[in-house]
Amino acid sequence: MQRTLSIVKPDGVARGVIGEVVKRLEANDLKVLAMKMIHMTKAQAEGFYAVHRERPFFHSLTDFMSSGPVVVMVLEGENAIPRYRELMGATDFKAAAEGTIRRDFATDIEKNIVHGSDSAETAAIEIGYFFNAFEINPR
Ligand code: IDP
Ligand code: MG
Repeated sequence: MQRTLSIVKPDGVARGVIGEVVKRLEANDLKVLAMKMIHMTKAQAEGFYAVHRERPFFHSLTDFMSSGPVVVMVLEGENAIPRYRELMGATDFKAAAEGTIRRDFATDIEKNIVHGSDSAETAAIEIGYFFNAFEINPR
């Protein structure tokens, strides 16, 4: 069993696909253990994406991620990390496989609807960035 962090990004919230994303997670045996809507400050978005601080898109990405509310979730399931990334699709929606969340809803390489952790190590760090132990509900 693995846990992973999911975010419905500001574009996903604005476009009204929170429910569609959650529906796909639940249909694929990814259980939601925690969920909340937050609006990150620029500094909080910079902290979350600190690994990307040297990348050319860092400023734009953190502006985008702090531009509106997001829905953050902790998911759990067998191989949850790679399976959720498969449901999301490639970072660039143009390269994402048919039927993936990004292929179906993203409009831009940056505005790509969802985030998902990329390893067990980053999942633990990312979950701890948004949730404390009392907010995560084993089931
Ligand atoms: P991932 O979200 O698929 O793991 P990362 O490489 O970790 O992709 O990048 C984090 C986020 O930064 C992406 O989801 C996307 O929003 C944004 N991003 C990645 N590459 C680019 C780019 O080349 N231009 C603009 N934004 C990008
Ligand atoms: Mg990533």
